[in-house]
Amino acid sequence: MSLDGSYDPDNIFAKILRGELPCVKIYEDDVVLSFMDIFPQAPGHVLVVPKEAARNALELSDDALAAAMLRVKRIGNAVKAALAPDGIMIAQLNGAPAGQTVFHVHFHIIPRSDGAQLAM
Ligand code: DGP
Repeated sequence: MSLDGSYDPDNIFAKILRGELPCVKIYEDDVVLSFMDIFPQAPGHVLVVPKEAARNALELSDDALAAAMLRVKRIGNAVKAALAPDGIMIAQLNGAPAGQTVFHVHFHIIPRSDGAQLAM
């Protein structure tokens, strides 16, 4: 799926946001839902999903993007405090050629350890 197209309200994350599919919830407020990635790149791999319906970060409203990034920072600090990783990767993919597989905008927070292989 390219960057052009329409938002599919039945994508997996939309269903999780509506409570139609389960998730291991980390955090929720009026702006984002955060939960564990089902295919973690490393232990502690968390997703932060804005609640606004947008396929990617380029389509997300400025307000929602700014608010989501604050949550990414806070949740990233919580991951740091909980797991004490050597590093933390924050990733966000837009469009299938960039590696995006779920077409509702989301951020990856991936703890990294010295010497560990990077799958993403
Ligand atoms: P991306 O490639 O950036 O679109 O990442 C999508 C991520 O979503 C990928 O790491 C796997 C994860 N994922 C896919 N389906 C589900 C699901 O049903 N539940 C959860 N928790 N994660 C999912």
